[in-house]
Amino acid sequence: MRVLSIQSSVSYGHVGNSAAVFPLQRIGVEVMPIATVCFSNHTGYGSWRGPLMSGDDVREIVTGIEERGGLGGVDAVLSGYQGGDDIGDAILDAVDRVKHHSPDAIYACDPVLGNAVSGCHVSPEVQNLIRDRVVPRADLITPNQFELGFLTGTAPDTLESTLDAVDAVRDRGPRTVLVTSVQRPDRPEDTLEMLAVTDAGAWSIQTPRLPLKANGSGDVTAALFTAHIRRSGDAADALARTTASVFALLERTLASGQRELQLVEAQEDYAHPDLRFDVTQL
Ligand code: PXL
Repeated sequence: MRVLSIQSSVSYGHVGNSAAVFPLQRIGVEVMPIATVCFSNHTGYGSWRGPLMSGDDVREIVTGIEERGGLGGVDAVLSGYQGGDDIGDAILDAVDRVKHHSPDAIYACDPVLGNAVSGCHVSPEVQNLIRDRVVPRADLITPNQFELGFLTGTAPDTLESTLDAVDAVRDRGPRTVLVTSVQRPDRPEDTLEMLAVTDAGAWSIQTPRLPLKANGSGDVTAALFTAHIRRSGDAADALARTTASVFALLERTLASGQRELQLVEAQEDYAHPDLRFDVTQL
């Protein structure tokens, strides 16, 4: 399996490609990473150094890969947080070129906009670009519940309204949707829920909520879910494996007392996840 992953690169710690690449490699995926930013560290620290790549920088790298024959045999293009507002078009160009050489490739987009606690943290231009031009071209999206609301102009806060919003966004293009951080009144407060919806059905999984917020955990989630579902076509299995791996990664991170994901220490949890959480078909 081969994935082109267009995301942030950081040297210190783990977000973007610096979170997604190693877990993918550890489950046997050949990854071609392209950086959208090249930062010292993630922006959660409040200060960082290093350049934003331009859309043309990204296109140049894609062209170079194409010249090596590397856009053939690609199973998925994965994108995450977009720094500058010209990255979206470069990502869409990359998707076109990959699908030209690899017609079975899927485009998996994590439409990173923000979250329910801190609101949107990308510019209005990027928000509109993602909603109006990027998401309709995606085959798979992994919004959190807040992002799903923005994409559909709704404010989902129950299971029913969340599934309605998923239907609305699926009508606009992406047939597979993973919703993370699902909040609803009829579920214990100290749990977290994710929903997966495909043409074959809808599934839910719940885990205890761990007392930490680790930047990059969403990037690992999107990467592993994309790889597992692309490999097996089985959304329930992909949901179970992804959840088990990410939960174990967060447990190790919590136990370490460190701020950054203990991404390398958790390597066995990607390759051999302990499937301790049950998936429920809805
Ligand atoms: O996890 C998303 C992400 C991507 N890229 C950069 C970030 C973050 C989150 O903090 O700072 C640069």
